[in-house]
Amino acid sequence: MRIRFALAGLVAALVATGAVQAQDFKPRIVRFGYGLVDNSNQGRAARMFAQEVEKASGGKMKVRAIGNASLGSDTQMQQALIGGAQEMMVGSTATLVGLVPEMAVWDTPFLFSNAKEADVVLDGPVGDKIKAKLEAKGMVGLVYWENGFRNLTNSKRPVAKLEDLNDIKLRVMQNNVFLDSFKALGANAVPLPFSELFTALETRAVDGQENPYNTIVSSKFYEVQKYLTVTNHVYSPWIVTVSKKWWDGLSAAEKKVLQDAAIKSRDFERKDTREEAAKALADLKGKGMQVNELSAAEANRMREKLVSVNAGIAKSVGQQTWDEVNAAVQQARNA
Ligand code: TK8
Repeated sequence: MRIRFALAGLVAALVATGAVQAQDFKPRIVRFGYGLVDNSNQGRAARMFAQEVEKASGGKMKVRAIGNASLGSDTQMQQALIGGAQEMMVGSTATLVGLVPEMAVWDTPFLFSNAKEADVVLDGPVGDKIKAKLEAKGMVGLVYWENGFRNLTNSKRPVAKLEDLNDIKLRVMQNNVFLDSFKALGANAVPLPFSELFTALETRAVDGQENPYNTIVSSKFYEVQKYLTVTNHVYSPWIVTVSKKWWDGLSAAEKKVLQDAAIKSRDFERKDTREEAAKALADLKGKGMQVNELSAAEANRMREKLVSVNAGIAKSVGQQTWDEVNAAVQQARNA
């Protein structure tokens, strides 16, 4: 009896000091897919995450960061996660709307007026609540990363007023909020996966697209797009997700390593993205892009058109989610 107690005490002490931790980790290969090129904010943060996981698991968990949509477009990777054929990915929340309609709330034009508001709301209770809805669909959401405020580019003409968009064939992300938003602005909006975008721009299958400065730089859109209009029309989050099938087979220690590393990668990624964005516009001008800002009057006209899609978003995400998100934004704004 006494010996047993003593042994139990010893085991407890070993667990507390982490000495038995190695047993909590199995050798694992984690395929972590993303859509952008290796030399992008997405790629840098994916590699940082990989290093953290490897270090914290004593080399047992090896994360393979695989970019360029080599494992598939956002929606293809989601399906692979759900089926258990791939362990992890990072991609746009916008491409998850077909699975979790509430995700569309992040696509609300002009929802956030700065990155700080986005951080507070996404990392707060309502951000968590929407992220948690992924579980019922076969994925576990870990953290939101920053894609960033989106701006408009095209190869036809400078867009200085609403009417300039009229005959522009514009690639949008694959969801109805983006489709409706740009239809409301008068553009000919076409949904297309990101992985097909460069070629579509190059062959002029589409005239334009919208993405944060960082992506316009890293994906070399400046090679095939002459005009950039500073619109900052919406803040786009990325979300890091895990296959639930795979996640459910992990030990508590393994889950914690992934969760902790995800938080570190989030903080790293946001800082890196913001630093890069701060100099990206100058970079793009240097590459020959013609950049224009909208006059206050034109910005307002666009804003009014875009805000007309809000009622539809509220309907598809549900009034309660809509209200909760907007209250959280107000609170962050007034803080
Ligand atoms: C990358 C995409 C991209 C997004 C888009 O896979 O599709 O335009 O902004 O970042 O998720």
